[in-house]
Amino acid sequence: TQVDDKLRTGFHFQPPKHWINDPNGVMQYKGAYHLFYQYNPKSAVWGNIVWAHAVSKDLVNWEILEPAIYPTASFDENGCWSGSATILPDGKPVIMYTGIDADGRQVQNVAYPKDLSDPYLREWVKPEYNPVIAPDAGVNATAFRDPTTAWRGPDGVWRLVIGTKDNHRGIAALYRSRDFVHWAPARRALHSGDTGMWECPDFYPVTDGNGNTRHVLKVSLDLTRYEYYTFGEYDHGSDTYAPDATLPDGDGGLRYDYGDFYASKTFLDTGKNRRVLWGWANESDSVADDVRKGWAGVQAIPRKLWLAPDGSQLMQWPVAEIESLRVGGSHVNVTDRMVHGNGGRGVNYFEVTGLATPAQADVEATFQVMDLDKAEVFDDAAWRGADAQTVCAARGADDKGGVGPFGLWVLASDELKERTAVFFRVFKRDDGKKHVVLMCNDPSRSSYGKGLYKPTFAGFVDVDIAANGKIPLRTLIDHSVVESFGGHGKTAILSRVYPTKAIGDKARLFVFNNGESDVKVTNLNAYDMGSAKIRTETETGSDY
Ligand code: DQQ
Repeated sequence: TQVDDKLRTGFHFQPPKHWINDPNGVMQYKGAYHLFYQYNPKSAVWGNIVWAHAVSKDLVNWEILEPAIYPTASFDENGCWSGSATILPDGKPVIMYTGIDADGRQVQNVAYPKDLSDPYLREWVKPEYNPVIAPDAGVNATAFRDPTTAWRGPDGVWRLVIGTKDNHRGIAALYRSRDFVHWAPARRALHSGDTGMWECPDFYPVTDGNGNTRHVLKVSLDLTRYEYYTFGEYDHGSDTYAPDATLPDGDGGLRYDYGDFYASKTFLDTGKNRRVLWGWANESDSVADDVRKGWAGVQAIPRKLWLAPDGSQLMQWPVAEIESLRVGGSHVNVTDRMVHGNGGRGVNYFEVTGLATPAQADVEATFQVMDLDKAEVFDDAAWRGADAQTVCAARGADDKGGVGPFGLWVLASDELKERTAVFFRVFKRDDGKKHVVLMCNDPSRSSYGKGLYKPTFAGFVDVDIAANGKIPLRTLIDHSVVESFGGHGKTAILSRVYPTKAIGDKARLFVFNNGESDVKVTNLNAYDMGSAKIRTETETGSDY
């Protein structure tokens, strides 16, 4: 296959060619991180799915090994779909994944490392007793997949969750086992919701500010291709999960990422005592373009994930290791620079100059709104209960406002006709006693290319803007990925864009303000990013 590398990423995980989707079986074992992922070894479209395998010591540089799990038996001959790894009490890992069997049914199989002394854990063995969980009568055999990492209760019994559905009802089905071989359904599902098939569930504990354990349940909605999470109380004795009543439970709820981010999965990084989140970002150009490029799909930067100290939501931040790619010496700083309000006229902006590679950069900025009184009234009549995306679609980056839109134009071309806007816009409610902060990624002008899917993505940011007017933003720019974090990790948005001119060293970076209020960039640091080493074993010898 010919590979078009113009828009390939420099530090987001991608194999050299072909299609990838969900991260699978992510884990840390004896000092190495393992990332498996859904992969088509033959082409840049979904199909022929195997578990590809890569290892890393730092979550940044990867050595790609031969696929670990691929169809070999009647229990997976039509595909090896998503699943998870569990570290057993004796320290050995086990993988459970969904096999598409000879009859097209979705069944769950286990696989164990063939040789634990191989630090790469290259080869995996599937016991003959597979499948360990088959769809019983009453279970939809074509919607029964993606087992989670298992956990063991105080009673010594293993539990895990499988995504399924009953008509329109998405279900997190709970299964139990004493030996990881014999599994039986629990009497009740862990949870369910009226939102269609639940793919790739994830269920794990987090600790709140008072040291109490809460549990997070995340599901990926097949119908909308968005993910939602809740957290609440899990009772080991009765195996019940009750999300906090204050959280919307369903497809209007909290999300890890308000953009292109799907089929995500976390793992506990015991060495660093953190939980790390992986998610897949699909292409948003056409299938024909994917085939022409010879590649499709990337993994988002792995993110550290934790519960906000006030217990209201999860927080995320790119793992610190990614900062090792910041190229020393070429860091650009802007301090206390005002971008004046437009006074109803044109948009004001300035260029952030001095980066060698603005198409491959890490930008951290803090914006300060100088006049919050200029905030427009949040249109309750039109937007009450609306999600941020609806509001942002109505008020994009080119729609002049009171406070904002202001933020970054990234991957901008010389004549500024190609540019992707990452911005904030602030509204007021209740006579200005409350504010609503919107964060958006607007790619509508991102490319001269035709036939691209260019959705505006948006989320609300729960920052106390009235305190000092400040909103922090971090944006990772990586050729065809724009991955942004607002409010120090409160709101994340990943977009895929396909500029035709703003590529390589032709890309530029700007700060803009299209609102009436002045906005001060109190501080902006931009870093050129080096490229991660992502190599196949044959390229590197065997030294990752
Ligand atoms: N992708 C896998 C499935 C999963 C879906 C197949 C989610 O196991 O439900 O490649 O993207």
